[in-house]
Amino acid sequence: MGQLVDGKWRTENILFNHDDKGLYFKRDSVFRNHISSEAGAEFPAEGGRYHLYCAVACPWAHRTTLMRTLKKLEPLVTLTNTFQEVDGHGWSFGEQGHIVPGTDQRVRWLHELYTIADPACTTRVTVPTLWDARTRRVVNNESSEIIRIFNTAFVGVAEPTPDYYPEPLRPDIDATNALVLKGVNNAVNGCGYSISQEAYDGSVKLLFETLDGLEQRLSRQRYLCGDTETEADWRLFPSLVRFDPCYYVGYKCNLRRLDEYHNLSNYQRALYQTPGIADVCDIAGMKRGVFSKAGPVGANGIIPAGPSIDYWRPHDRDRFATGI
Ligand SMILES: N[C@@H](CCC(=O)N[C@@H](CS)C(=O)NCC(=O)O)C(=O)O
Repeated sequence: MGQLVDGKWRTENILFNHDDKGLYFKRDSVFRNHISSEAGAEFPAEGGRYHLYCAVACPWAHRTTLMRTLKKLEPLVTLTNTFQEVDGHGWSFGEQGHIVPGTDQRVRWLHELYTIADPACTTRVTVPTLWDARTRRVVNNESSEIIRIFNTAFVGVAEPTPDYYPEPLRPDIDATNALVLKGVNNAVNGCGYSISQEAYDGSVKLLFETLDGLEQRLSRQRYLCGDTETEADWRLFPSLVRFDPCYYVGYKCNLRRLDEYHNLSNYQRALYQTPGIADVCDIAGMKRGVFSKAGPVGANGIIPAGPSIDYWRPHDRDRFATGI
């Protein structure tokens, strides 16, 4: 994938993603504005104004489509899924293009929105990206912040929903997020994208140690932060749901399948079976995105057949008390 440098699309690797040991890392996002319901806000909470760009294969983008569903924001925040093309310019809308909300401009690539927003920007062009049709700017392209925006900004505008970042649990949620980010969300990419054996070995060790710890935790309580479902659960879920179909084979995360973890796999199914969630979990689409020729690990474009997973199999998580 290329990137934008001073507003121009460049295909050579300038804003690199590997450290000096060959370990893959995620760069900091550039657009970090917030939507707010407060009077006079720069980006006020309004239905029909904001548009979310995602890709089915991307676990970071998945966080935001999950939260959009959980917070009943589908009628308020519209969504477009992009995809990759061989030798393309990053995330694509396809040959037919896409009319940029708030303009009459038809574009082919997501990076064209970034330069409408900021003609001289230097950045990687990532999903998720949250666009404001009114100001024609990118509000935010950091998934952890977009899910917080979705959690709070539209309260009073959207239908009532639970708070996934409740005040009393914040220290626990923050600590859990940090653990899961390093030991699972980033560690799977460390396994799949690192370019040295040493970096892969370190990532795979960290990943399975972290999964072992989470398995223990989930043997004692229903959710990661006790008996209340929080954003911490929904930040782990995109990595779990991709684990056996994508990461086990494609990213060499193959010490164990997720299905071999009793509590983690039951927990994953319980989350999957939440109303509306299966509709935003396109497993075949995730596999296509990861293993296609333009995907991150799909050099020959062949999509593995298995494994066959029944995400609707009963789960045993009701044995724990629940707060919501
Ligand atoms: N900071 C971003 C990272 C998202 C991210 O890395 N997305 C990947 C797809 S899974 C991407 O768009 N990569 C394109 C690139 O780095 O050029 C977030 O968490 O929102």
